[in-house]
Amino acid sequence: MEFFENIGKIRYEGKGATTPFAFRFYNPDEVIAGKTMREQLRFAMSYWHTMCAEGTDMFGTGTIAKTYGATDPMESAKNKAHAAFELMNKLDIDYFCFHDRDIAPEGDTLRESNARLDVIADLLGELMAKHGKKVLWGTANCFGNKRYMHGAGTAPNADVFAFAAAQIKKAIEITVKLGGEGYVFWGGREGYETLLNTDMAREQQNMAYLMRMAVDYARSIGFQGDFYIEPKPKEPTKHQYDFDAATVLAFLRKYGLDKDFKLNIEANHATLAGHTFQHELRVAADNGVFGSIDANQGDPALGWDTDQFPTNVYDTALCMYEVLRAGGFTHGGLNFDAKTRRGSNSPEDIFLSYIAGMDAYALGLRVADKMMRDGRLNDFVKARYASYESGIGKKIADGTATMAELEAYALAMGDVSTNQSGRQEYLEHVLNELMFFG
Ligand code: XLS
Ligand code: CA
Ligand code: CA
Repeated sequence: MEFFENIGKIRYEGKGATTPFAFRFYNPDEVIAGKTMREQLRFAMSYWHTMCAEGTDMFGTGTIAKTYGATDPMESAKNKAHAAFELMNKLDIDYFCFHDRDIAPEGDTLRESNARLDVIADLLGELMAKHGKKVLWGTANCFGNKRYMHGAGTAPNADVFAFAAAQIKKAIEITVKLGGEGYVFWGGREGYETLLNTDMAREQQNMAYLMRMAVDYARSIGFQGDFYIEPKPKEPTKHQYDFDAATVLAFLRKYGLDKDFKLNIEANHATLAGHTFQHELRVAADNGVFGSIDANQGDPALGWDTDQFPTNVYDTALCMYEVLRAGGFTHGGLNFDAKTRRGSNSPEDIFLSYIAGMDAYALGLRVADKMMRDGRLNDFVKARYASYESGIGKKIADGTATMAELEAYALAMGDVSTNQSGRQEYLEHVLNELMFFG
């Protein structure tokens, strides 16, 4: 059964493409910066937005049909799986990411939910083998069900904690069974609304313990991939514990989790935290925890998580610049945690949105490669810090200077005689040149 009958395989047609159902910039087998674009970008489909989200919002019901021709929830889940692989094949996407509850509907009991997961995971395994697709990462939805109204790993109720642990154990088993390269913790409701009812220290300690148990269990059943925490500052709770990359880093180090965990940086979450996407990526990379990316974009005029398909090439270029600087992905990739707008409600829109996002990242990679090869930006930064390469600066960089020595140096100097321009506008202009010439 074909679910997207009107749409054929999307191919690279380049500049002369005449149909919207073609890639203009994403040429999977073209080598850029030493690897094929396919290897550099490692695109993944998000199961939840793509196969499940029907376009509901606070004010209205769904506008996009996602039952795939079935009424029974398990039949629908099976059809969804077939439709997912058709979509990935047609878009030439190699990976997917999923929450447990995206792939199989929750049952009345944990036992029933797990049995349903087993059925669908077996089907996914067969389809993966048949179509050569892989799991970038799996995760557990520990936020949707009302039992998680106060959080999961940070719940004040130990029974809820236990339930979450059981659910995560199963999600890890499924991820490992399907050969997943990563496992994500996004702290759905791991945060709080008011300290008047919250023991923050206990909640964070419990969360760390849940993560420690998850790591130990996953390693015991052979998982060799990366764990990720996905920072997000707010929504749904007012204070999400995983606010941003720096906050998560402090948490990981405090609890000794930094050897097993890396970060999954989402563009829209970065902007919600008041940072640029590039900033969050740099914090992760500089601290050895750059892992994976949720590729989407927010709307600067809106203060919430709009999860739009990424089309802003400045952002994708600066993102891919960070990825290339960090040496590329290892287990991670670009997961399109993005949904079509509620008004973009036809199956064609899903394809057009993925094409837009994939092409925006392909363009970003092409620009980032030019930025690296051109070298002007890197050289500028290097020259800006040249004073630390010799003399007193080298002593500071080596950590051998003392306060007394620096005082003597400053007294002899009288005052700082030169301070060179930071040339921000010029550098932004260089970026434009690299983006739009040639
Ligand atoms: C929600 C998050 C979520 C995670 C996976 O804002 O982006 O979708 O990526 O649980
Ligand atoms: Ca995300
Ligand atoms: Ca999001």
